[in-house]
Amino acid sequence: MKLEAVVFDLDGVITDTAHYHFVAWRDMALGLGIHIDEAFNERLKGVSRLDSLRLILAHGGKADLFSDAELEAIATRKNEHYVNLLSALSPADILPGIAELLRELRQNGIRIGLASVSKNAPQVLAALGLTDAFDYCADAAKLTHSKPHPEIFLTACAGLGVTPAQAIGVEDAQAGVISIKAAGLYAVGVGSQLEGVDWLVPCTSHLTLPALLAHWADRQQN
Ligand code: B16
Ligand code: MG
Repeated sequence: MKLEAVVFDLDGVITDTAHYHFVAWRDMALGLGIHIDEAFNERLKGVSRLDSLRLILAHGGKADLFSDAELEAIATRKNEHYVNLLSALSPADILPGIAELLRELRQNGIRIGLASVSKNAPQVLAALGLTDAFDYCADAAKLTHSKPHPEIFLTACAGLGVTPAQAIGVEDAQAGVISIKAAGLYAVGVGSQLEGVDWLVPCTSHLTLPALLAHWADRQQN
């Protein structure tokens, strides 16, 4: 079966906005008397905004202190800070090899999708100069379920007009890998501690089109 589409996660695969998320969450948490560090931030990768807040409050022993309206207000304040930090983002922040891979996929007629749970994804793509590089971006605001549920990768495949069996998903977070596999795509993981992937690379510079196609072909023989 020919490879018809590649669906990318955003944060950690196309660019690394995790540090900006960390700074915004760290400052918000400090205001509530909770300390988080970069190691704790690893647990927030690929996790939605409100679920991230719930994890931080639980970490600080303050899980049950806030109403839903208060949680929304805290998350909104964090997001305003995060969006301010995003003004520093530019095409220089595209992770190694990704711009070339996107160009090669387009040249070879392989469709390109985005499966990010970030509601700021359109703004991040614009800052990177990549808005036109994607054929379909799943709208995080319209999803019922967050990763690890398969909904976002299924939505991306449907939007691209391909079946999951014709597509590769690329993720840096465990919840995202579970989402890809549950949806039925071939899973490529970026990082060192991801379980259940079909192909694991240590960093994005390994993601060349020839390498992707070679792994895709091997899969067909299994
Ligand atoms: P926002 P991804 C995720 O992006 C981030 O990894 C995660 O840290 C963040 O909380 C989430 O987006 C929501 O982002 O607050 O901008 O809506 O990895 O799915 O591209
Ligand atoms: Mg990610």
